[in-house]
Amino acid sequence: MAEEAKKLAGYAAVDNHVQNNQVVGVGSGSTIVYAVDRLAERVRQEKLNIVCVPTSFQARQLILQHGLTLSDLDRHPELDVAIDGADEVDAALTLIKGGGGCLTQEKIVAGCAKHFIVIADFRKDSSVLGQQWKKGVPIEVIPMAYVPVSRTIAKRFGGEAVLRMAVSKAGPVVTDNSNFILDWKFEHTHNWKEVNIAIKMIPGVVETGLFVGMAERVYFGMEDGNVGVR
Ligand code: ABF
Repeated sequence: MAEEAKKLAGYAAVDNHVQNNQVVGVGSGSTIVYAVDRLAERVRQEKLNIVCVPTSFQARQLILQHGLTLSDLDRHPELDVAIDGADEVDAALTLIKGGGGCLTQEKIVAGCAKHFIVIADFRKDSSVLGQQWKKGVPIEVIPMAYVPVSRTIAKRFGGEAVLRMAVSKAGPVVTDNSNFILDWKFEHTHNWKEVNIAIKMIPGVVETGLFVGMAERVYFGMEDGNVGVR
């Protein structure tokens, strides 16, 4: 059910927002796989000239595996559109992202795009952040700063910011940028715009997984086979 919903969202975003001669940002996660499938199909069938900029090692591999043209922000610093998944989306299109640990590159690429389009299945749809996604807001930190950053966040904003460990528990998750991730389990809703800025100002914070005012449109694949648009 969820896989079909992801596919619906991914296909809708590519069909409605990608045109010939565009530079497209490619997000990370499992939903984006369907969008890249559709993108590759359209490139083949319609002979489109599309250049792709990845948000992660995973996205880079996806682009290459599908025979799409790989680029980067050095060569293409302005993107026509970026398409990416999310962990949760609220009523104001504020997003939590970074469950996969690629939030910094995802935010950079989204910030370089004229249009940032989000794709998700129905489970990500939330009126208030924290209702659906229980793992907290991911925050990428410089390794030496993870303890002071964690303490500062808890003191100033409440809750707990926990170092994300590898599945093996042998050590922390290390991002594509060689940093650590804190997952901030907040206790109540906040003014996300203000909190995002305040957390970013803490020395040692690289980026937060709060995407405020960035998403232009979200496609939700629904359980009933329809696509919801916000
Ligand atoms: C990326 O992949 C992340 O920001 C987010 O954590 C995750 C969503 O993954 P999925 O599409 O598998 O739910 O977009």
